[in-house]
Amino acid sequence: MNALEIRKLFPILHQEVNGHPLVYLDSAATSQKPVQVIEAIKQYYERDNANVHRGVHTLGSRATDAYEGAREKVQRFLHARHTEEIIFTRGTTTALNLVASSYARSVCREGDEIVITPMEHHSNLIPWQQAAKATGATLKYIPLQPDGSISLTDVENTITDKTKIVSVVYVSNVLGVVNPVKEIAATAHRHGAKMVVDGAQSTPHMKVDVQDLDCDFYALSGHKMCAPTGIGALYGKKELLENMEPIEYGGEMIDFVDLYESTWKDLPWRFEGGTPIIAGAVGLGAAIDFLQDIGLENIHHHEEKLAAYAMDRLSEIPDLVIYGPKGKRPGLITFNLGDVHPHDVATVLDAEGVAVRAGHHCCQPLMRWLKASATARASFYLYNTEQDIDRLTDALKRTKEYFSHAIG
Ligand code: 7TS
Repeated sequence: MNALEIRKLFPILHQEVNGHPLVYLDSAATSQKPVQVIEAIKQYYERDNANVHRGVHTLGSRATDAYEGAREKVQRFLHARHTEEIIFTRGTTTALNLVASSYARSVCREGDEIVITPMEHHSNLIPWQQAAKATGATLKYIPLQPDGSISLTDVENTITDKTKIVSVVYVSNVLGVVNPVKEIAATAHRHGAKMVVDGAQSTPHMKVDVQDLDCDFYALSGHKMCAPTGIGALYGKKELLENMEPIEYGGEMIDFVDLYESTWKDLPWRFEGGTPIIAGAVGLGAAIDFLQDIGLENIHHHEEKLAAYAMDRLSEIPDLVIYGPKGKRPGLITFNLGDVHPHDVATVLDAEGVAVRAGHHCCQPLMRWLKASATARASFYLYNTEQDIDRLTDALKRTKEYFSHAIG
């Protein structure tokens, strides 16, 4: 995989920011888009745009084919058994809320348990808090090891016969931990519970096979994997989705409507009320083609190498604290530079054209566990190179000098 060649396909990366060539290290927040995706959306609007599943006119059937074709791409990409197991959503947040609002509220009762971890993004935490409150279920946490990973012994000890749902992030957006979701799913199933996987940070960077993981639900966001914002997907096992109540009612999702009663369409459309995100789905389909052409294994390997190189280079900076396990990690590194506030770090880096994220990363309970009010994070993708890491390291060294009074 040649990142320098791939980079050429991302127009946004070829600009100066604050007088320096841009180094974009915030792909965990959102990835940049290649010309193939931008072109697919442009072509859709210039040639095919119409509403789907309605008209008999030619543009209507082209738009429907494009939208349903994108669903098939997502199905194959995740290796789901059936296309109707793929529901288009706005992203991971909407997908997880759908499961928590529909499935959890129908199966959980007082005394039942919902199990998550303290490293969850707010999107995989608050929906379960709310579902627990609404149903009387108890929210339980698999504790974290001192390095932020999860031990299978703790998984065994936390999940019980009272557990109805286990929901865990596959790759943490802060710690860079890859959780053993396949093993957790097996434990959940032994106790009759269902397994939900937050795939926001795994889907863009590694090969995912929902049948192999044997998860019951899997959520993803298109914008983190080269697709536009506003499109994502929920995978759900057919037998579960078939028995779930929609959470949005209106056009597109109904079969028969009478004054006092209505019936719903088949899967997956009953969960896609209203005009769907058609151009977004087209963009997601193009992004999947793009990523598959390069190969998810190649992307994963490239990012692991970059992360290892970054760990090496950043170790040259004595006051830099890196969070999460020390071993191999996917392409993200969360850190703090002495006592300098991460917002200040990010501001100085930005002045040098280096874009990183600073804040709580939508993981406030995890920040408390790390005993940090906030952190900075550099995250990599297929278009990043070792030169980008060098620019980050050099800029951090200068940041350290600039704030040397604060580091002491
Ligand atoms: N889950 C994880 C693990 C995430 O990293 C994110 C977004 C979400 C869920 C929510 O995804 P959305 O597309 O529905 O918003 N994470 C981040 C981040 O780390 N920085 O900005 C967004």
